[in-house]
Amino acid sequence: MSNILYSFRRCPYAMRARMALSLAEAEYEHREILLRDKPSHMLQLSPKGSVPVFITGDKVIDESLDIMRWALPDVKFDMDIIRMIDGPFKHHLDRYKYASRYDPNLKRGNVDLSHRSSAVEALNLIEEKLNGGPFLHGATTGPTDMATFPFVRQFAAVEPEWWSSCDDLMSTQDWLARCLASDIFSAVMQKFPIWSPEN
Ligand SMILES: N[C@@H](CCC(=O)N[C@@H](CS)C(=O)NCC(=O)O)C(=O)O
Repeated sequence: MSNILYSFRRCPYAMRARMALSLAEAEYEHREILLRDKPSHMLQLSPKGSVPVFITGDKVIDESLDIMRWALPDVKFDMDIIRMIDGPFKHHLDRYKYASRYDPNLKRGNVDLSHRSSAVEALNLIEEKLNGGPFLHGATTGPTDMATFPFVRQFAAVEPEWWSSCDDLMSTQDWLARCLASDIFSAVMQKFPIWSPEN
């Protein structure tokens, strides 16, 4: 059986998995899904119902970092940065971006600036690690960049004008722009039609 990836184009977890698979030049069948209409084959293999899901032989890998590790077994990720992104940063990103889901007193579309500040504090780790350098791994976009920038991309897109004038994160702004301009990111953002067993 050939490898299969269930994916959703705009999901940052799926983006990191797609970039690792692309870097590893892994071959697989891409199955684009809608989160509101998940294929039953995917749910049978991974009942928790999140993307990405990668199937290789009789193995089902349904955590994005595990897919990255499968694709890039010899790579040492900077887990301090990845844990910050997946933990506190994601927590504050969701509450900043989708404030009304967490506080019923807020209107849809409102942002929560206290969570924006906390997310900026978390991102200081990237600002420090970059230390003026172009990428977290050195001269080119590497696995730790790929595991993290899709989430910072979401954060930057909430209030782009504020983001580009945020003086506390100037190296991080430049880093994000470089990551977004990378060939590997363009390659994994290509559009696919929605997959179905018939199609
Ligand atoms: N810990 C998982 C998280 C994946 C995740 O939460 N993906 C979101 C999309 S970005 C999802 O599939 N959510 C389920 C849903 O919205 O129904 C991973 O790293 O793969």
